[in-house]
Amino acid sequence: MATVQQSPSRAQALEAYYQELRQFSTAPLWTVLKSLLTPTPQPRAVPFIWRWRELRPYVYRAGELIGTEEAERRVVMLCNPGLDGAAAVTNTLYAGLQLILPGEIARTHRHTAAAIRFIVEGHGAYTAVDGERTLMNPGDLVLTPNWTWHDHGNESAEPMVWLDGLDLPLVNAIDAMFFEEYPQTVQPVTKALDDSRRKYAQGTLLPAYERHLGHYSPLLNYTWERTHAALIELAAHDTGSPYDGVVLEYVNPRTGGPVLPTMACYAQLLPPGFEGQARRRSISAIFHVVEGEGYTEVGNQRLDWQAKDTFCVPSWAPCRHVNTSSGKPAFLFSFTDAPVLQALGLYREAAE
Ligand code: GTQ
Repeated sequence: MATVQQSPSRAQALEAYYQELRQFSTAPLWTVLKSLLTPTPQPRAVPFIWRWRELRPYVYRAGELIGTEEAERRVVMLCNPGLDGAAAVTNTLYAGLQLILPGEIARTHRHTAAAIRFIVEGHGAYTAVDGERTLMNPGDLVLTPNWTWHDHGNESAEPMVWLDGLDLPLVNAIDAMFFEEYPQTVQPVTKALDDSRRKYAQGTLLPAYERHLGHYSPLLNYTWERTHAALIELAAHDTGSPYDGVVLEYVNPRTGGPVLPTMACYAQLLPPGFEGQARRRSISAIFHVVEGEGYTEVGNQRLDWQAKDTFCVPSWAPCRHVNTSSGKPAFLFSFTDAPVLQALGLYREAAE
């Protein structure tokens, strides 16, 4: 092994020089260059699964310990073990399980972090966004785009839990967070219930008299009823992708692009016995199991999943999905930061 032997005087001179640089808030690049310019992404976030059967009692116990009035949002956050307790699943994405009990209100606010909600259990609580309400049911995807006023309320007889997904770590990393409380607890309802569903859920037929100029989808609720039907119908005649099975992207019906500028959402059906091929992508992804049983290999981890579990796939980790049931399809929901990577010219993928 050939090591470069430095004369003590040169080593001492360098060390003294590094010390001196520090006093001017400077440092030498050459000592850290290889750790900055890594050949591939080196996320600190690790592949991880949060199991519903373990977490459910804790989510409901929060309901006995704290009210929405005090908490504002009663959420058990999912914290990646690789990120030192940060409110983050990856460097860009946040997720949490939010509980709202019958009769409760999560008061109106808005923030520059954008959010998605994927309903886990309960029926008929509402989310209101900029004057429109929608009633939520399991599997529905509800959008609260950046800087839109939103509140949640549960006028049903049962508790509701949903998975929150936000671009919060990204927005904080780029120092773009703003937050505001609405002057009233509940914002006024100015539109008919599910107004945007009648206008925008048709996809190929859109209201010609209304120009939605936002940089996000005008559709508030992508119902599971429609998503599930679309997957079943497509899977009857198509095997989809060798990596993902039959996978659909939730899109902005005006543009065909992602639902939000920072987050893309997908629903996928893994046919019975599906064994996917492995692939890496330069994006962070969070998956939520809607129905079925199987596992996902992420790097050298095998994440065994069942309904209502949530797991993450950090950037550039090889990822492979398997449906272990030979008789039933499995359904996965996921959201990623792909639009960010794509907009910046940083998106890559590679088959393993
Ligand atoms: O429901 O508005 O999990 O503002 C974190 C921040 C949920 C919400 C979260 C939020 C919300």
